[in-house]
Amino acid sequence: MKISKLTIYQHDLPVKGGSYRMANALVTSLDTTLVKLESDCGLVGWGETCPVGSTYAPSHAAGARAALVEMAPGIIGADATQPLLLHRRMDGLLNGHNYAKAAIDIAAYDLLGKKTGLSVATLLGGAVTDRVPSYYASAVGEPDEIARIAADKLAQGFPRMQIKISGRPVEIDIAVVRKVWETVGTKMRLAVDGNRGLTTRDALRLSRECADIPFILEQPCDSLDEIAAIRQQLHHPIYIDESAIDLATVIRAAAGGLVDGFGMKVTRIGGLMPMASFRDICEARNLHHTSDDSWGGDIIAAACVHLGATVKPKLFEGAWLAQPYIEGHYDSKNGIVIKDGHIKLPSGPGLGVVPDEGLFTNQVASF
Ligand code: 0XW
Ligand code: MG
Repeated sequence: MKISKLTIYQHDLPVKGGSYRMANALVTSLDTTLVKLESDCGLVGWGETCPVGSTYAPSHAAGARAALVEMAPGIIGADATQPLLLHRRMDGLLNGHNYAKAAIDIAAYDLLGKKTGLSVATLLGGAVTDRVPSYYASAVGEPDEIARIAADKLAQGFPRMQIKISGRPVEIDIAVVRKVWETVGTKMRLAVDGNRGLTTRDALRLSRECADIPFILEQPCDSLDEIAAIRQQLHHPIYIDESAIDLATVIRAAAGGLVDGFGMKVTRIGGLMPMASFRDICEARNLHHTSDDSWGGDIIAAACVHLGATVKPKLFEGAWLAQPYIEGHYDSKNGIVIKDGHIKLPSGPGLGVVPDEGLFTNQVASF
């Protein structure tokens, strides 16, 4: 099954409630990029990539589209039934830019699923559940507000809450973590995400002053080197997110015992094929991880959920979706929603989501 046409769309996703604050980013509207692949047998597959602003990671929306335009002519004629060879072909067209390659990888898996009648989760090895756990990520906020959100999300059925911190005096972060803990206790698993924003000094202080609270500390500092430098002095398990930029780094972190788990994004690692390799590395080393993306609509959400459904349950920290923070769906019937803190795995074939193309009015390029 050869890829005969590739179309790139830009689409705006405004943030519900106005804005979302993280340590290094304040986002009010997200700029997502969709890839539509058409095959010589008349099938269509969709992919998506949506950086959360331009300061969260070394990626940005215009960069994704430029990379896709760079690769697109060389993708025409590629066989969508051979994801490994497709990746090698993309690597031969452009160095790096995993987050753009991911959109093509996801669309190819969608095509392959439609061709074979299989769901993407089946193509990735097989789903262990059709009810995938999610987790809720707060924005950076004040103690009472974040504790209220935690109580609310617990009541809704979320098994896990990620508290965003940093970008202000660490005393406030400590107060937020303590207030959430007093409110929900062990009824929810807790993650505290610094999004690279803490100095090693402040990360040590946070961990020391909250030593009695059982949370995992996610990407407290900017680099893996900074985190490794304080690892032995921390009182909390460490996960990395932004620093896990590729499989080589994942192998280094896992083999070196530098981390206890990962927040992982399908687009950062380069798509579903490398994400499945990442999942298998984690399983071999018994490391916990998520299946997330930065932001985005139903297509990227479906990709995260299909992969999430294949993860060994005891290691799975959940699939984060932007859905609670954005209005509407690309697919009004089968859009991906979180209900009771969990997500129903879409039934195949492919991603199980068929977007209403009429929504995508900004066509950037077609090859
Ligand atoms: C909570 N997330 C998965 C979504 C936001 O884009 C940031 C991210 C994280 O954990 O850093
Ligand atoms: Mg994170």
